[in-house]
Amino acid sequence: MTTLRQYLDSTACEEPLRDLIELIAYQAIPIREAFIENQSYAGTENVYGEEQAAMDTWADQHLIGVLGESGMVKAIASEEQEDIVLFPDAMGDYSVVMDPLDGSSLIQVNLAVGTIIGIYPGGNALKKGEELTAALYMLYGPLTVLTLTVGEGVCTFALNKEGIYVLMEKDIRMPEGKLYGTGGLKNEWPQEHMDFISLCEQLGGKIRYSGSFVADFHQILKYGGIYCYPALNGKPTGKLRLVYEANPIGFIAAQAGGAITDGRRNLLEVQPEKPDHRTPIYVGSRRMIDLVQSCMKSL
Ligand code: P6P
Repeated sequence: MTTLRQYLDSTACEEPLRDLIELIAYQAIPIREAFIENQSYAGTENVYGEEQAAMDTWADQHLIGVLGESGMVKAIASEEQEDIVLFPDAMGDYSVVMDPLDGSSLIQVNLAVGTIIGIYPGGNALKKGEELTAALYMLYGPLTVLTLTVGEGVCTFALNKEGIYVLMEKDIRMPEGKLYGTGGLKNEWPQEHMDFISLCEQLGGKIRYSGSFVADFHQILKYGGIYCYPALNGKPTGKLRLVYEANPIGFIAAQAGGAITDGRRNLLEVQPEKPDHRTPIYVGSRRMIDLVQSCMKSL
């Protein structure tokens, strides 16, 4: 049995980064415990005007508190915060980007949700996804599973009954599969996206879409296929965010042999313009990404 710490000690990760990853990963325990008391909507809105679930704010405040007290990070860019939270006196020299609780509205219907984290060296949180030094997500499903890359491939760990992360899978390679999931209302899909989804169906694709990016991506990581949140008619940048969602998940996908694009470019090469930079997202198996890019280029 390999624990998370034993795995981290086997990598080229420097000590402070190992400590930071462990600190964040184990916040899955208090976050999950808070679900039962925080299922309602908080009656507040985030910067996008989206109603915040109580767990959005709880997880956001919890993680900012823990990371701020740790002195390990200089900056935190959170989906639930309008501005980047700065800790200029921090000893540590990392920046964290995060979606504290992605898919939070699903907690009240008991579906899997997750926490998405990206870690950059230095005090600048607005960097390209390809500059990440680590990316991870905690998926709160039947198991609490940590998916992690420190740039040396992708591993998964499950919390055991003693509350310790133990290694489940190492060097994960995303298979070429045919699962597909897509967000947005069909009557808002641009023709190019409509054409791509028709192609997925013609190829015998099976639809898998739960409303939780982390859970839907985790299936793609395991079985292969593609997750889409496209540009929509009237909303050319779609819904999801480059900094907090696309980059950490895309970095993990790339480390497992997959890829992420907005339909035309490798999203990991895109410089974020602002913390709440939105982007269309297609993430999944290499061949599916090549397919969607060929559909978009044919315009
Ligand atoms: P829709 C959750 O709000 C989220 O950001 C992703 O986790 C999820 O894939 C998507 O939005 C769901 O959006 O429009 O299908 O409800």
